[in-house]
Amino acid sequence: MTFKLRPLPYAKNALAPSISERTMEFHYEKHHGGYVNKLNAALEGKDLGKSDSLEEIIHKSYKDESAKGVFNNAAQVWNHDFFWRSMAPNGGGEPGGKLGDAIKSTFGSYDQFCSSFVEKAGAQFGSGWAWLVNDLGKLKIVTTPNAVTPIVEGQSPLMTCDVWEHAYYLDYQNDRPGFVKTFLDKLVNWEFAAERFSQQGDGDEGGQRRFREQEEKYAHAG
Ligand code: MN3
Repeated sequence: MTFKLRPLPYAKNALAPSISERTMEFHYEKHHGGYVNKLNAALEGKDLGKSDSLEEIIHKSYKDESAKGVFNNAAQVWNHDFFWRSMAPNGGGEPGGKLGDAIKSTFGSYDQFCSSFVEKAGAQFGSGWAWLVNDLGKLKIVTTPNAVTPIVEGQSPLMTCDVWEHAYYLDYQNDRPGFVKTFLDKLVNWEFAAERFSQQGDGDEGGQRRFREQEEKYAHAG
């Protein structure tokens, strides 16, 4: 199967000034688009290329030295699709509802969640990602290096912030914490995160099934 660059959920200038149109042009078209092209090239002639699910390719190529190029590019395609949907114009601020309650009970308060998220995102050495995940019913802030995605550890991401330099350097230069703070204040799409959180259920089978169905649908939409 050949993968395509999925359309952005908003216009390239929709997140400005928090993320400039120029950053979006480079980040979406050159970086994300580049991963899609390199993934297709890396899959050519490989059995893995017969799979039509991006997630299946990610799971099968993880920690396989002979499929490193496939994993890195497939996971980066997945991570970027997820990152764009983790943001919205006029996003940010404190979420309400079940997710807001879960964040407060897990991290003490929304402010504590934010400082911990900014701190962990800043402490990720080199390139990587900061995530809020649902790990079998428990909310966690995790970071992953390079292309690694929490789905390979069985965690369900709720939102992510790209902390590769290409995500913020044009707008924030070396101020990664400033970028991550703006991500939380102005960009993070809590509706998207809350919808995923509610679909994951509290471990009830119906919720888990609906969540898996939605993931499948997403995996096949690429
Ligand atoms: Mn990126």
